[in-house]
Amino acid sequence: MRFHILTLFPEMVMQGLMTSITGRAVQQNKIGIEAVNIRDYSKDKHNRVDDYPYGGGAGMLMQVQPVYDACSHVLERIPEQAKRRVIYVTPQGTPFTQARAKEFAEQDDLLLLCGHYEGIDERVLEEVVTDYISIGDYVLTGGELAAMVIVDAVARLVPGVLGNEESALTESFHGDLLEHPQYSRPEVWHGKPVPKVLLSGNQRQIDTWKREQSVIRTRERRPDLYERYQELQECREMLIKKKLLHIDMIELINRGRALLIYRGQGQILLKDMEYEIYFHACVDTSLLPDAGNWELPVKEIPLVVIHQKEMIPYFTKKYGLETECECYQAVCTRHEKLPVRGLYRPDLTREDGLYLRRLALTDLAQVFEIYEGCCDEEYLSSRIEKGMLVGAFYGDTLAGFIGQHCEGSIGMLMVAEGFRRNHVAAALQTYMTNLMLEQGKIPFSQVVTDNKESLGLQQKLGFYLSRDTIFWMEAEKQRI
Ligand code: 4GY
Repeated sequence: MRFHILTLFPEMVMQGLMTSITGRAVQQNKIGIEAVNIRDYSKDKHNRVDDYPYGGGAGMLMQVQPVYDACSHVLERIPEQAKRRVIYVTPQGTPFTQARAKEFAEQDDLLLLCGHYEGIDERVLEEVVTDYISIGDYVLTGGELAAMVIVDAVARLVPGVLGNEESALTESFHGDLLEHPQYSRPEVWHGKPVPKVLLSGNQRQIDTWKREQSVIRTRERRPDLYERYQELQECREMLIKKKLLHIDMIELINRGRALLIYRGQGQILLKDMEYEIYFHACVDTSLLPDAGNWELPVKEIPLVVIHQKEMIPYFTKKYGLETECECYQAVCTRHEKLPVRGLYRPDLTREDGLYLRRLALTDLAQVFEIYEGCCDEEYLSSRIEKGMLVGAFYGDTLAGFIGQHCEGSIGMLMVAEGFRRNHVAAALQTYMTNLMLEQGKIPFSQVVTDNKESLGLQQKLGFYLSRDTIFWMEAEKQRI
C-alpha cells in the first residue's frame, strides 16, 4: 500500500506519520508514504496556489491548475493496473468508519487531497476525486489532520504493520459493541482491585465477562450502537428457531458483520458489512408475501442467499436474479474440538508426511491445477491472498485444500485425484473446523444438494444437515 498525500504542508504530514507505528512500517517497507507539495506545481512566478472565489465571500480558494498537476504527476507514476482511490477530506464527505478503512486497505495506492483556505475549486475535484470523506462533524483549518487520521487507520489494517496481528483466518470480531475495560499490574491500585474473574484462569468465564462488559459499556456510552446491537439480537432469536437452516445469518450476526436492512412482515433481510451479499429469511412463512404488493427497501441486489424456496419468484421478478445453486447447511453444533488422531498431529504433520499450512499466492499454480469446483479463479486467488485457504501437502505436492468463503462458511474443499480416499479431506475439514471453534465461531458449510461425497464427509465428522435447503441467487454468473 502506498499513500500519497497532496498538501501545502508536507512537513506537517511527514512529521506525524514517520513517528511511531506508521513510521516503523515505512522503514520495514510494509507501506510507503510520500507527501507531495502542491505548491511545487504552481506556475505562478510567486508560487501562488490560491485566488479569490467568484461570487465573493470570505477567504481564498485553491486553484485548479496546481492541484490538477500535482495529482496527475502522482497518478502518472503509479502502475496502470494498481487499484487506486483519490480521496478528498472535507466536512462535506461521507463519514469515515472502520468499514471504509477496510475498503481503502484493499487498494494499492491511496491519494489524499488536503484542502486549505476555504477549499478547492470544484472543477478539479469533479475530475480527480473518487471519494469524499469526512472524519467528523467539525471544521479543521486544513485537510492534513484528516488525511493523517485516514492513513493511520488504513495502515494498521495492512498485513505486517501491527506486527502482533492475527491472520484473517483467526481474527476475532466485535461488530457494534465497544471494547471491554482492560487491566494490567498491579493487582490492586489506589485500593481498586482488578476484577476477580480476570485472574481466575477460566477462559470461558473470562470471555463471558468481557462480552457482558462490552454490552454494558455500549448501552451506557453509545446508545445508538446499542440499539443496532439489540435489534440484531432480536433477529437472532427469531432465526435460531431454525438454527441449522439459518446458521449463515446467525453467524453473520455473531461475527459482528451483519447490517439489518429490513425487518417486518415476518421477514429479515441482512447485508454483509464487508461484501455485497444479502441474506433473506422468512421467519413467519404464514406471512409469505406475493411479489405484487410488497417491496423490500433496496433498489438493487446483486447476490442474495434465500432460505425459503417460496421466495425465489419474488427475487427473480423484482431483482432479476437467477438461482445459482441449492445447498444444505451443514453445521457443527458442538463446542469441543473434533478428534484429530490419525489425521494430522498438533504440529500439523502426520506420521506419513501429510503437512497442513496456510496457502499463499505462490501456491496458486498448484491450486488451479487440482481445482475443479464452482468458484472462479479470481475468487479463489482473492481468498488465498486474504490468507483464508489451508493446503495439505505431501512434501512439496499439494494434495488438497480447504478455505473459508467470504460470507464465513467452510468450503472450496478439493482433493487432488491421486489422493482421494486418503483422509486428506477429513484432515482438512477437521483442521478448519477446529480452527473456527478455537475462535468461538460455529463452523458450518454449505453443500450443494447433489454432492453426495461432501454430504457424507460432513455427517461423518458430526455436522448436522438442515432439513430444508438454501438458494444462492445472483444477477450474473459471478461470485465476489
Ligand atoms: N472534518 N473531515 C475535515 C475538515 C478542513 C478547508 C476543506 C473533516 O475531513 N476533513 O475539517 N477539513 C477543511 C479546511 C478546506 C477542508
